[in-house]
Amino acid sequence: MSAETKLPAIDRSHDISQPLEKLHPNERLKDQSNYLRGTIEQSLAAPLTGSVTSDDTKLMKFHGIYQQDDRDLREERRRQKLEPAYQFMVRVRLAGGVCSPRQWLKIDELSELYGGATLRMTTRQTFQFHGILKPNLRNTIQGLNEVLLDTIAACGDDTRGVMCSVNPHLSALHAEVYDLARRTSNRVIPKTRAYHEIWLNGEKVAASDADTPPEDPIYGRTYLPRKFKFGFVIPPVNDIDVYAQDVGLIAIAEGEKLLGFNLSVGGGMGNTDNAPETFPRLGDVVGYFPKEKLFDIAVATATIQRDYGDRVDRMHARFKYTIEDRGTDWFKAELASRVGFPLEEARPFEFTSNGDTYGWVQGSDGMWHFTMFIENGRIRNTPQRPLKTALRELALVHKGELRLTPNQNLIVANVSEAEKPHIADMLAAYGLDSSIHVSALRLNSMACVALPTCGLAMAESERYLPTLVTKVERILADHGLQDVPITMRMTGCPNGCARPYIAEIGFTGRAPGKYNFYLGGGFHGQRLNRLYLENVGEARILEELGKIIAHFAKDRHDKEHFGDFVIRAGYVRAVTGGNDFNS
Ligand code: SRM
Ligand code: SF4
Repeated sequence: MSAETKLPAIDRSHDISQPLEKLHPNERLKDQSNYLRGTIEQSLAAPLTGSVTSDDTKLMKFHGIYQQDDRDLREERRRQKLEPAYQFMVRVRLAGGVCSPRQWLKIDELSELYGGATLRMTTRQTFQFHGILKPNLRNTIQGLNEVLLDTIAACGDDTRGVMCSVNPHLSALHAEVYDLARRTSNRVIPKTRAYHEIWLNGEKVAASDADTPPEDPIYGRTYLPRKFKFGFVIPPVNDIDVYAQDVGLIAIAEGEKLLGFNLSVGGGMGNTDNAPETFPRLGDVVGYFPKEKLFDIAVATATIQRDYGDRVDRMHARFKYTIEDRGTDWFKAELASRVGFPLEEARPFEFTSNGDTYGWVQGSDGMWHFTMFIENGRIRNTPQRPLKTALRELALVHKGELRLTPNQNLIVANVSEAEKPHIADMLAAYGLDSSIHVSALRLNSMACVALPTCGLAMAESERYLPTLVTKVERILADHGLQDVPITMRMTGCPNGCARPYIAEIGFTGRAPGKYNFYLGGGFHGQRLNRLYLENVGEARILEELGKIIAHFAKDRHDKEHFGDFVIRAGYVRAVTGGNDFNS
């Protein structure tokens, strides 16, 4: 029997029912890739180029690997008639952002060996290596495997990057929700053995719970139409921005006892300038289910998108468009028919913030957790601050775990009362307890990577936002508002990797030095912002913010958030839904 005939029946009555030639070319590539193998082995062996073939770049995303080139060197290399400085970004699969000190040390070692001595903590709680050269890819992945980590489905048209709240106050609840997030990730990743064959010389992936049959039991041959993201959140902290997830799972608990989840569907940030048919969208909460049903719901939701997502137009292929076009009643009926029971009515919950709580907090089990601010998630040593070395030293003595937050920060988690003084001394010695000296604006700021590695960046983000924050801090201080938390996020293009469309102040790159300027997002991630000014540079941004912040200082209601104020004061209209974003 061939691999194909063993696959479970996939409902192909929708877009996928069309001949492959009528679908987006990526569909044929996936179909004919022999379960994501393509010609990756041959591309890796090709000695005369630092790159892989264009088809293999697409397939390697499913293995968590992106081909890039150093854009700072692009012009110079073109002048010298050299091929671009090809290099690879490798993204680790780290559900819920939790890693052991041993894993941290290995990641640190691999970044020193192959990744330009820098690491990036992402907005979805994992690590990215940048600058890895083709001959070092296997070493990197094998190194990760030594500490039971992999990069499967960290990118690609699959279910990837499962997020989970880090709420350290609620220890038992966090442990249970995190465990479910981790197991969901293992359950929904593609089960092809291509990863083991190509990167691990056929070894079994240590971190995977499941056996790995040759064909994929959930996705068939063509996987999903587009990326698909799960996030678990523990109210009252909406740190993962649950409404920006394709599938959001909102923990419903009695005290620390997890009962089940409210399900949110159809969130996403990606947007394309001047294409009003694309828009960011917040997820809809469609109902509640008990925790025992989690895996059934997760798999059924993924298969609904597998069968109904648009496989012709990739700009319209995210789950948010499936939900927007077909409606939540349709989704609920389809889900019930697949899992065999209807969702219950959503249970009450409340969010009060989407940021991190810095400094020491004690969990309900008596263990201590320290959250430190890491600007834009970048870990490297500089002459002023040996951050990377400091974190390595910390990992060498720490016995608990390290948790990456959805705001690109780091928690030294599960420190016992006895160990706390020593860890606190180390944090102080390396200046890692410095979040107390950082402004509320900076603590609530976030930027995507952008230049020089991201091939889609149109403007700086990570390398520029800190400078802009310093200038806005001065304006806030002039009005006595330095302690008011305001979310400010920037991305180098409209794809929205730092979730800028739910920030109170958002910027997305249009061209070098030019940004679309958004206002009015909800402080808890509950409302999209709206375009305020298009394609403006720093001078205009500061002039406008100067005016609006002065008005805010004068007319602010007690504890009113900046995002709410700009709507009340008429600077922008509140966005009521995805389609309304562009109206
Ligand atoms: Fe993203 C593409 C970086 C979170 C929406 N994203 C990319 C690529 C891979 C560029 C590319 O396709 O060539 C970027 C690599 C840059 C680099 O040099 O490292 C990139 N995205 C990132 C990260 C590293 C940003 C960061 O600074 O932390 C985040 C990695 C997350 C992870 O660990 O998995 C990252 N990306 C996000 C988020 C935020 C989230 O998921 O919570 C979003 C918005 C939510 C969403 O998915 O709608 C996001 N990235 C995109 C999109 C737009 C997708 C769309 O629906 O249109 C793209 C472009 C694409 O897929 O075509 C993209
Ligand atoms: Fe690159 Fe754009 Fe994502 Fe920033 S938002 S990392 S520029 S794709």
